[in-house]
Amino acid sequence: MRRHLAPLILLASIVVLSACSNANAPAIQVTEAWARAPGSAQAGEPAATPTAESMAHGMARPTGAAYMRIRNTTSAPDQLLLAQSDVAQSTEIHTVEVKNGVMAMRPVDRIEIPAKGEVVLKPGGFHVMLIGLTKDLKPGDRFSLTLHFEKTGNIEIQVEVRQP
Ligand SMILES: [Cu+2]
Repeated sequence: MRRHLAPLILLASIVVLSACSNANAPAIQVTEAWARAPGSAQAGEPAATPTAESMAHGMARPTGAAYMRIRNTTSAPDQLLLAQSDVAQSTEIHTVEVKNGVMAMRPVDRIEIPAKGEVVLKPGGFHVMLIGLTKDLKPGDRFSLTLHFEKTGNIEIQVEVRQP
């Protein structure tokens, strides 16, 4: 009887161990993804209609911004490096800074998502800049955005257009 019990206990331990390691939980979880509907820009963020500045940069099309909550469930930091979407000719990762009392956007190389931590991309802070919109984004519309993380790789998310 005892001889048959040992493999059974071993099997039970393996089942418990694999449940604990939670191999199927996504390393990076992205929730609350939304984009500002064009025509509702805030200070330091792009106006939806082409401005003299955007025209000067050859950006005849309006720009948009996407926001989200990014959670890292692993015990090592990860980096958001790039984003890509069909709704924009190109994208950049931006932050907003106050310089001489004026809010201005600045591109950043990466956003670090701390181990077991989260970063919220929100108006007035980090955002994914959608440069040269190829579609007319209206409140209620959804589009897909691919985020590229250094460790986790690509994650495709759905972004909902909102009128903030
Ligand atoms: Cu921006």
